[in-house]
Amino acid sequence: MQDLDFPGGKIPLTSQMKFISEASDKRLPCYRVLNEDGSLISNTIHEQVGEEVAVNMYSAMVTLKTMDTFLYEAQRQGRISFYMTSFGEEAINIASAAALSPHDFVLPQYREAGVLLWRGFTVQECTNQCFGNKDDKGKGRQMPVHYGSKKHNVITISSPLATQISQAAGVAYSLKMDKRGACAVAFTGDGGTSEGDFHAGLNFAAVMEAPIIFICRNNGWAISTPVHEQFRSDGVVAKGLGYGIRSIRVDGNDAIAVYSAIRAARNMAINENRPILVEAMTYRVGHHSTSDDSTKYRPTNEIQYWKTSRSPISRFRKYIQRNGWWSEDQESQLCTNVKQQVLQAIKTAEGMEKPALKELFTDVYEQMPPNLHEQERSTRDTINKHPKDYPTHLHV
Ligand SMILES: Cc1ncc(C[n+]2csc(CCOP(=O)(O)OP(=O)(O)O)c2C)c(N)n1
Repeated sequence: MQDLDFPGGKIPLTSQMKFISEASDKRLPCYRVLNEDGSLISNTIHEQVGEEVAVNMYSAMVTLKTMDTFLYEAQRQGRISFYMTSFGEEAINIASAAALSPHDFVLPQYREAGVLLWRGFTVQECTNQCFGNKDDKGKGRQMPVHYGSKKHNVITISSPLATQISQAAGVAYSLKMDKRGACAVAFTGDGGTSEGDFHAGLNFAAVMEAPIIFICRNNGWAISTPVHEQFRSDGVVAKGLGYGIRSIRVDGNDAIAVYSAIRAARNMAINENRPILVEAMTYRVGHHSTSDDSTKYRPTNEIQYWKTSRSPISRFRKYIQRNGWWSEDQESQLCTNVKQQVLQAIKTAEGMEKPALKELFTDVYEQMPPNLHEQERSTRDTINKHPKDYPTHLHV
């Protein structure tokens, strides 16, 4: 039988009426380098991470966890309005950031504050954003944790899920056109992949041969919706084939595996001008946000198991200890320093004035339109009428 000569390539003809199965017998494997006890799995192919980088990675993971712990508590005390932690996902945050170049453009979802910390955005800058004070680059107009930094090539987080994915495909295409030798990186949760933008972004990137890494943090849950209620495919990695995108599933709680996979993905994305999809398997150990109580929809022993036995920070600490790169003394020194740094940042951020009221109405239009002038007048009237509710001395 001849091939079917179809635009774009020949397709073999068959006389058998055979439907392609919706699933294979075995699930796609997950790449891992470190055993739970921090030892290297024999014969794995992985990147060599030297002592200095490994110790920096570990310190950054501890910093992220400490910042999350205290800012979460600050929200519970009513000092900030909202917060989201990255508990249990510290390895994906830090190891992926470490494997990238600072010239790569990152478009985060929201549970990736560690990428900013790794790039030099400070704990103080994160805290200023959460408190919405005069040093917050967003001038207090975004919800807490909606960070962004032009200086660090991190595009500001936007609340509507998955919008960053299709935008990132465009960023990647422009990096290719300008021959910048850099890639775009779009982070998403598993929930984000259930949005149309995920599919549009992947398809666009594939056909335009755009240098981009799509990193999905598959942490099992989109708020209270478990992954099996979101899709029937073998997770997210299986979707790569449908779009003609090279893909890998990786143990997201294994810092060396994440580092190695992202390094390889970056090389392929830039040298071969192609998108790469990485599904990092992990677990959201914290509640979705401060507006959620996850014990209402998942068993506490499941949370506890991932929090303790599967902790990416403990596993990486065991690894650096085995290599003789980390001691008990260094651990206690790091914990004391980081705690002090975070507490000081909160004290400073909280004591700072809020942005000027007029900032609420600027920056969107070059010339403020009449309706915004009217809104500003009406806001000022309300403030003047209710000085107890709106203490004006707090604003610059
Ligand atoms: C378009 C849109 N729909 C719904 C929401 C509400 N929402 C915010 S976060 C979230 C869950 C996202 O889950 P996932 O992508 O898995 O990330 P995770 O929080 O688990 O890290 C939902 C439904 C939203 N922000 N935007």
